[in-house]
Amino acid sequence: MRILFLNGPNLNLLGTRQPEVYGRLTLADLEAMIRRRAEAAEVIVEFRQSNHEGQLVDWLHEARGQFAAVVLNAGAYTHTSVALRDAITAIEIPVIEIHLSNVHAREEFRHQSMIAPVCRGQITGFGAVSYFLGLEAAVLLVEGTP
Ligand code: CA2
Repeated sequence: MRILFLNGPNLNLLGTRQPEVYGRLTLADLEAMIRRRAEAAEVIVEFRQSNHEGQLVDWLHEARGQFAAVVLNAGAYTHTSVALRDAITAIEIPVIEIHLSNVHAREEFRHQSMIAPVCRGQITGFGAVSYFLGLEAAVLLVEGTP
């Protein structure tokens, strides 16, 4: 099983600023941890990050036929992007929305997710654990829960 992790704008800065909000791990640390966990479950993961909306749209399109599910931290595009929402709708594979911070406990503009209605579900507020829960959710959804 192949799972694609997509990370949106500014997540390349993880671990360098605002540790009180986003923690001290870098994106490379997170990737290494998820990769270890996935290997133990015999799951192949691919991890990508882009600051560009169109690149994320392209990767979502390419995921079709190549990955069983997508775990998506769309960053700030979560709250604004009709393009990501349309891409998620188009690809017909499960997309799980994840966030490090609890978006519902932050500024009002972060309470609204443009992509939530077309994702299978939302995991928010668990820090690095959100990525592990995203992986777990993806595997269980693809395998089919008992
Ligand atoms: O909590 C999350 O995972 C977010 O998706 C992170 C986004 C934010 O716009 C969403 O509302 C919630 C921001 C990512 C920015 O990451 C940074 C990391 C370190 C320093 C500065 C920004």
